[in-house]
Amino acid sequence: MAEPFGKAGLKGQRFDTVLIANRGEVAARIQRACRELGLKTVAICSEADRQAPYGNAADTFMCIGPANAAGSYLNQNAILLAAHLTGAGAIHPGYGFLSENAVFSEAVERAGLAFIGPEASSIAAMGDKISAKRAMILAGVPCVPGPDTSLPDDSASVEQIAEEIGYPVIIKAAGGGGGRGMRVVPHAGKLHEAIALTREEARQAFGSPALYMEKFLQHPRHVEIQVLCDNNGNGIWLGHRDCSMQRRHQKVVEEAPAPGIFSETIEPVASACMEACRQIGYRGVGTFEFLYENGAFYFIEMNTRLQVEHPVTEMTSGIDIVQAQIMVAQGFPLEMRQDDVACVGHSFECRINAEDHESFLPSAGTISDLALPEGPNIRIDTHIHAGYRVSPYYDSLIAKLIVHAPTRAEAMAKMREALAATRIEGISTNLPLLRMLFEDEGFARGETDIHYLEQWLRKRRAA
Ligand code: MV4
Repeated sequence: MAEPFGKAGLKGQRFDTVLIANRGEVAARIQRACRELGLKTVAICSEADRQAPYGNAADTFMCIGPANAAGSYLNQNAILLAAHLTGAGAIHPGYGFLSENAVFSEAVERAGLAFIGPEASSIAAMGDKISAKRAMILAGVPCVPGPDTSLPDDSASVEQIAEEIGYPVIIKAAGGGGGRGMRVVPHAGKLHEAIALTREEARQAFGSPALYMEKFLQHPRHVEIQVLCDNNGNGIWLGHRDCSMQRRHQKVVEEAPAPGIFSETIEPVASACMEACRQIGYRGVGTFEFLYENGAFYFIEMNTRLQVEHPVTEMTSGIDIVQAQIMVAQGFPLEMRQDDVACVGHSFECRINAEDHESFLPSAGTISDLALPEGPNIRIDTHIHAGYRVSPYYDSLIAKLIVHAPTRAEAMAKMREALAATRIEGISTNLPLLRMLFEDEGFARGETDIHYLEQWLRKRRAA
């Protein structure tokens, strides 16, 4: 197989030091990729993360602010100052925090540094869900039925739009995403109230009252396509993932490939995604999120960042997605073409959260003892160790357990064994829930949709 990247015609920015503007497992993951590429790293932390193991492993470690993320991991000026003081030439935002903030990516580039991610204009275009939808329609990506324009103010027009789509419909905020700022409308009697409530929320939370309307799909799966684009107009897609196993918009288990999807169904959709990437001049890694129902794909959002679940795609495609992000930012041209991409076998990822497995409330405290599984095709992405103190300030994700095997059934069996070998003492985790899920017959048959886990939890509670 061809090397993913060539060396000729560099069109990007030279840098030898990367500042990692994040924390936790993803900070450790980015550090590993930088080291493997021969790059130096600057780790930053808040006062709550001074003990972070990736901090000591970095070439430079700097505390930039208080535990509260607004003063540290979201503090753009503090991060830019840290980059300046340490001589970093690039900033990797990871996921969450500033990773999809167009203002920040612009500020990074204005400071003469490389932002390891797409251009600010791409982030902004996809951050506005209406402009994202319009871009997808232009490129031929299938979207959920509904206009690619913001809802008008007059009640007769919105009623007509809803009638044309057909109830149930869903009202979404243009500035929302990831489950924030949306409301289902079952019938015409609820339309105006839903619009008024969502508009007010949108104004408060996103600073823009713009809304749009779509057909509400009742039993879809969440299937997403991973893409990788260089600075020279070349791009490839690295297969697909199913992330339907979620609770309150927090994914719990992800897998690649999405089971039961025919290549004849997904190939035209993925080709249209690559056309969209060309049209918007997309650079770096990205994810096209779809709802998949009755054999059809409907675009909902594009994520312009590295995602938590990227490892399942790394396991099946053999491509190091974080290294690729950094190579693209340096201007290395992608030499791999779509025909060189070969996704093999099946991969699962379990998100291990520090939370009570009944109440789901975050569980902070010190990890007193720890046993992690080992063996071929078992991967753990984490920053924790025995003695590590899990802080109450941040996301409860403490580790990701990833397995790879030739078939889905074998990968499930491998995950069952790996979960059985995992022990985290001193704090509460969702390991009991993950173990039960991998014993579930419906999941084993691939019968999940986006409501499966919440229904399963309700049934279990009732029993
Ligand atoms: C939808 C939908 C049904 N129909 N749009 C939730 C998160 C955001 N990315 C979009 N979301 C949804 N949009 C239409 N037209 C159902 C959801 C949805 C969902 C989507 C993906 C994964 C989990 C979900 C859980 C609840 C609702």
